[in-house]
Amino acid sequence: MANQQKTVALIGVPLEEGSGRGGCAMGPAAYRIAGIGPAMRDLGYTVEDRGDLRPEPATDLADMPRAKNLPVVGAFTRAIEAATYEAAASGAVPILLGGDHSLSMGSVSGMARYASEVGRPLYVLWLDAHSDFNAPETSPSGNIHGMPVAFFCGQAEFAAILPSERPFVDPQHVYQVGIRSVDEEERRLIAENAVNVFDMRAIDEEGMGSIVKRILADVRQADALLHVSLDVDFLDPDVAPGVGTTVPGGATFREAHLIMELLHDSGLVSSLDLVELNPFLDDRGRSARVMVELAASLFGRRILDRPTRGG
Ligand code: B3U
Ligand code: MN
Ligand code: MN
Repeated sequence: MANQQKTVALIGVPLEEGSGRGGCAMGPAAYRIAGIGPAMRDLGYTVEDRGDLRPEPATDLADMPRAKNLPVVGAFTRAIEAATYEAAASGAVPILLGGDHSLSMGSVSGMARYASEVGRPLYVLWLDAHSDFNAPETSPSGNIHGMPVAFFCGQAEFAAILPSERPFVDPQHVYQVGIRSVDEEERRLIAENAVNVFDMRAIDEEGMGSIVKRILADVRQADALLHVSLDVDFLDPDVAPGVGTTVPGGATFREAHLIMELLHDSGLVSSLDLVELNPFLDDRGRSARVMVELAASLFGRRILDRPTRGG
């Protein structure tokens, strides 16, 4: 990638109402303090920091008991969808600085709109301990951060957050890696919808490198745009403790780093979410720094030059 010609747009999303607890709203500030902007500039990108989105709660969205804080999350979704679409349409690579994972309802929907305008499919790489495929009726918690994948695939159309004619993502174009916590009903839904799920067992048995190379080959074959959504809890809690829903047995730093390097080499990534960082639960900024480090690798920071490019 010729970094010099590329612009990254940083979009801060101080949203925590989808997670059922406080803290993720401090995420954008933590990423900036951990140096996300300078890291991208050092790699040769032009960095446009578009600040933090701060929408008023949407008055047309009524409270729903099984989708907590819907008026706030819905208002954010609209603002995020527009900001992500505009950044992509301006030729930049949007990086969403979250914020809890409900923000992906907006970022992925914005990228889906952009992809359909340029006539290409959108594929999604979902790096997470959780499948986030609940609907309000199936969610055990009512927290919307457990629902974004179902939402952007058109399977959880709760309330009129975005126009009903918006482009959806085909669930078969969603690749989930790192999964190790799925609810009972959710398990049925991801199977029915044929989401591609690589759980930790698959990673242990097949290896991260071969799984990611296969996914990237599918994306290339489809001439698709690729949106990457990185949840802090994809990582093992020993690596990144600053997240509300730690699940043991997660990806190691090396596994995560390898994915990022393979993604960079592929040249296929069009947009990125960094989500679920809770600085209030972090250990002296460790998780924020790890996330910035991984983002830098995805955008081309490398240890040694490689004679041949993988993918
Ligand atoms: N699946 C559970 C838990 C959960 C999902 N995403 C996170 N937690 N971060 C739920 O509430 O939907
Ligand atoms: Mn998640
Ligand atoms: Mn998660």
